[in-house]
Amino acid sequence: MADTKDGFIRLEPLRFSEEETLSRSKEFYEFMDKRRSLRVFSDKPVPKEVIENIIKTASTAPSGAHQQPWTFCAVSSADIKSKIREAAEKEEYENYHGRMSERWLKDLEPFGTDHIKPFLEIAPWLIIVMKRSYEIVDGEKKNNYYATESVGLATGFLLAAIHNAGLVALTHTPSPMNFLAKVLERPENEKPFLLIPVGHPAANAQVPKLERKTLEEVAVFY
Ligand code: IYR
Repeated sequence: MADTKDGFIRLEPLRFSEEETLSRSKEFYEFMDKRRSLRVFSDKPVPKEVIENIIKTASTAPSGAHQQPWTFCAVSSADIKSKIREAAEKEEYENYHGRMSERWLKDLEPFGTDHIKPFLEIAPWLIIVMKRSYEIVDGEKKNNYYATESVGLATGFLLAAIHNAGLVALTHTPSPMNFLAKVLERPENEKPFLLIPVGHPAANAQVPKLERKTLEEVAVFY
């Protein structure tokens, strides 16, 4: 057996059979295809340990130079949620009443959205994903590599973990989002990336009737 290189460990491969690989790939696709973004939440609590596991899963995502340039702020405090709702609705009011183009408003019609965001208080948890563009090391600014790509990947893992736990989420982007850094008292090197309410769906929740693009529309094989 070859010796391991300095600083390396052996990978323990999963070793699925070809049939298992095929069935697992299909089953995972069918499972992920059931994920839907949701705006109507139940106030049913979700234990903190579940949120911890979901965040730990997100933090397994690949990142530039393994810098893991993310912070997940998990909010269950009613007081902070209400501050976030108030500030988000103020920004969203401006968005829906002048800042968004006519075309944008038309494109959002099928989703039935407006500036009122009750889910920011009803969902038991809000996870605010922060992007750390740089770190301060010995008083010096050190840029993180591919911070946006890395945080996007971690957020994808987060959404998959939420779905796997049988919970629902919304990838919410109140804009501009800087009020979140202020409310959460985050350091200068962190910028809000996405706001993700997490919880159980409201009873009889409805989602827009959407079609996903076909494989032919999204993939090209060479
Ligand atoms: N941020 C607004 C508007 C909005 C924009 C897009 I693109 C969406 O897919 C949904 C909403 C809001 O959250 O209402």
